[in-house]
Amino acid sequence: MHVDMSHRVRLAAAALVVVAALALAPGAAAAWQLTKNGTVVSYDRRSLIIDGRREIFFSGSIHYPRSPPDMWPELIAKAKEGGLNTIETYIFWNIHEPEKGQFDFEGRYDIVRFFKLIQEHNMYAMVRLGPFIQAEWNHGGLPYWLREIPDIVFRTNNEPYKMHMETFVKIIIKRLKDANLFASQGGPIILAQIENEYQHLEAAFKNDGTKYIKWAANMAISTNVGIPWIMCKQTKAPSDVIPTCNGRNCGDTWPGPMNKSMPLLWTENWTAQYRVFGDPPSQRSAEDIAFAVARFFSVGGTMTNYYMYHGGTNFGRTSAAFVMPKYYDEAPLDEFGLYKEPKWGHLRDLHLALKLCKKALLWGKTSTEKLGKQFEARVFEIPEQKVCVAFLSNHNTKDDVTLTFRGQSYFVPRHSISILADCKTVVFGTQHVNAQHNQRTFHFADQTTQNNVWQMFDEEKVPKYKQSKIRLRKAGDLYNLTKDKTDYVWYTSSFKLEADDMPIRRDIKTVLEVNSHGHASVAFVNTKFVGCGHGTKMNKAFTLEKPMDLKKGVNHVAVLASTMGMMDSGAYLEHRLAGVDRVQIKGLNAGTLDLTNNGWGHIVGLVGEQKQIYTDKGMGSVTWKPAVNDRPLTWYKRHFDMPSGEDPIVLDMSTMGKGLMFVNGQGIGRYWISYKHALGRPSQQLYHIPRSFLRQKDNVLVLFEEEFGRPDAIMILTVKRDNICTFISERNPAHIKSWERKDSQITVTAADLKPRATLTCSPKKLIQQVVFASYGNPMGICGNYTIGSCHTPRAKELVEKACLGKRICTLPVSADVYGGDVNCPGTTATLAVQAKCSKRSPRAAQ
Ligand SMILES: *[C@@H]1O[C@H](CO)[C@@H](O)[C@H](O)[C@H]1NC(C)=O
Ligand SMILES: *[C@@H]1O[C@H](CO)[C@@H](O)[C@H](O)[C@H]1NC(C)=O
Ligand SMILES: *[C@@H]1O[C@H](CO)[C@@H](O)[C@H](O)[C@H]1NC(C)=O
Ligand SMILES: *[C@@H]1O[C@H](CO)[C@@H](O)[C@H](O)[C@H]1NC(C)=O
Ligand SMILES: *[C@H]1O[C@H](CO)[C@@H](O)[C@H](O)[C@H]1NC(C)=O
Repeated sequence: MHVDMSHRVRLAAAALVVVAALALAPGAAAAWQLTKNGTVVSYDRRSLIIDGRREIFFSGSIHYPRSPPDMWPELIAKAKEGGLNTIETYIFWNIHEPEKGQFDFEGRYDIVRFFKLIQEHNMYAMVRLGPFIQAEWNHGGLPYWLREIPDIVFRTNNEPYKMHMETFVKIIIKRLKDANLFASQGGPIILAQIENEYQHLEAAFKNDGTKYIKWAANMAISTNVGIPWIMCKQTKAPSDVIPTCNGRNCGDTWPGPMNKSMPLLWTENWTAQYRVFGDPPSQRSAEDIAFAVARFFSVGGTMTNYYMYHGGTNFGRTSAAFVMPKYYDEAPLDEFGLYKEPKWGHLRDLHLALKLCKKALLWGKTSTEKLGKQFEARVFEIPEQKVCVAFLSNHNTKDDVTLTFRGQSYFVPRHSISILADCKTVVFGTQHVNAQHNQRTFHFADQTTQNNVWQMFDEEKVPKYKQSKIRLRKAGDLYNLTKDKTDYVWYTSSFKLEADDMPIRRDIKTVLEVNSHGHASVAFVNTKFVGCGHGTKMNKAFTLEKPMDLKKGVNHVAVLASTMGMMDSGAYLEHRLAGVDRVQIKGLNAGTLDLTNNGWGHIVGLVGEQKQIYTDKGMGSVTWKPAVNDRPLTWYKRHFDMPSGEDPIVLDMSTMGKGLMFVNGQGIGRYWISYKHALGRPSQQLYHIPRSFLRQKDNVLVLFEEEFGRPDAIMILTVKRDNICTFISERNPAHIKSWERKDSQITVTAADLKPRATLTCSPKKLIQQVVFASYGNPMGICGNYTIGSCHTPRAKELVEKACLGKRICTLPVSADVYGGDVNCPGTTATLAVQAKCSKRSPRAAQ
């Protein structure tokens, strides 16, 4: 919510530089200002053209339903501060039309408000309508009811599908048009996408796939929105639709549209990897993303979109099968909207560097000079104006190299690109991070222990076949039963055993074997817990095989099967199944008893769900008892006050098993601690509770635990990124903010050509402590630096003097200032600093 004023000022200064560069460009106009009048969006091979002027685009994906609306303004402002001029979002059909013909555009689903905010920030928008979107979102965005339309086949030349798709697309377009949101109407939306990564399905559906994608293109174009349409990952996009690239390295893997009058646009450059339960942690470094983006621009690309710039949270039951609630937490703005550094800052610096080169990139003549097997220079030049930009690239991932280009030599680290903004001066190196680093820390909130009193409600007794109303010979499909209103279905069956069916030998155990289509289940025999089982993202089907006791007479099997969300990819999505499939009893005297066709009863959903006991209203409809730990199928609840301050809040669920979480009636996601990844840890143990879901006092946290858990050990934590760091080699180029372009000349505004480190606390916080400072060869990562064999003891004192008590401080990176270590002559030194930001104490503020 607080936009740092000094950043704004600095950005404004940078924008001036860009405007100056543009003054000579054809049809120059104020940089990002959108006028009230309609904007004409066209394109040629070089770029999208806005009102007759070529432009470069830095776009970031932020999905409106994945963050509460009170976070939107800050997220958009931080994206703009990071140098973006465009925000991209999908449209999520199944939240807007959960029931056929019933629409919801309120709160988190208010698309008009979201696009208007983008416009208020003077940014462009890209809308990806799908309406199939994949997006790790439940059912790829398609509403459940679509499956029940007779004879429907999704995403092919199928009349019922096309009819419903067209109806929805037109409803959304009308809504956006009515609010004047398309650029042609003076709004921010400059690009629209129809369908999503269709090419591999087109092959699966053969001729019908080709017919469908042509139909989709023509249908989209017929809506007359007055802006270009795109299709991502669709080499042969029909007619006027621009094909775009999704991937990690579009600069190397994609030659651009076959139609040479279309520009190279990159719609998904993954900033990390989305994560599913069962995945170990993964990262994509700032340096690697910067390399890929610089590479894409060096081969003529003029728009990139970071997928995701901010991922956010898959609240409630909105994620696709096995996808975790936290979504692209490793993006430049993390799950909580905090700057993930140095990713955010390094990309900001890259955007500044590319903007400095804009004129050459958009109007220059291109050429390539091979400088060796894995080295090259890509040049953009306007000789008559002496404007020249070069990208020197080293594609060797192991060795640094010194390259000679136009008579000068340049050190280019392994797997990196140096940007020479005048074909002489390095203004940015993808491997040279000048931006600050930070470390995320989690802090115990007193509310964890205050009033840590839990109550429980036993989800009704394990049911028997005779209590179920829906009866089929064979167990039915879970999705068909739940209609996606709940994750859960009870499957029950009863069978009679005679004395001579029982195993003769006492040491032979009878075994229950349940084959499921997916995704998880808890089994009971004669109301006694037998065991849990689950599939994985790759293999959703699984077998639960557990020993259990049977008795002479009638026995009862009950399996609570659950889904982890509907699938979001592949052909024939409407035919995917979940829930119980085959069931057998093994180890009986007569061998195996197959219960698959024994007659199955089904009970859909949980009692606690039907009574909505997680809401203020429904809570009173059942009797809560003092909680007991480690019981399967139990609802738990406690009350807590909101932790003070503004830091985001998370729950540490590590003592729980698997289930659902609600706060004040709102679903905050599915948790799953008992499923450990290959390194022996849960994939997600901390779960976001947005502050806007909370009131000051007496919030209600309700959990449904399927397995075993100790709720009294759940912790309420706050999240900070107050440990800020710098780690800069004296070899780095001068900081991009110090470079200025005057016509063909690149000059540095500061006298010193060496890099500088800037440490910045978030608004309202000041640097209170310098934890570490070394000039030499320090090692480690932010939060854990150690001194190396070269070290100047004066560094700490100098940094303290420059930084303590300030919100922002700038530090030189130079031996002249810190003195060299006499024991290390001739070595390249690095400045490493770790500082701690915290709130001004009231006394200090006076
Ligand atoms: C909008 O268009 C009208 C009529 O063409 C023109 O008079 C006006 O100056 C334009 N406004 C802007 C902000 O460009
Ligand atoms: C759902 O199950 C019922 C009963 O088995 C069946 O008649 C119906 O066709 C199924 N619906 C879908 C959409 O699969
Ligand atoms: C290439 O794109 C342009 C602009 O959309 C279009 O007018 C032209 O028909 C396309 N050419 C082909 C061969 O599809
Ligand atoms: C800190 O870094 C050192 C080596 O640089 C490593 O041995 C140690 O495990 C790290 N400590 C933590 C807490 O990460
Ligand atoms: C996109 O990047 C991810 C990693 O973030 C990678 O796994 C994936 O293969 C890339 N996709 C494409 C289409 O290149």
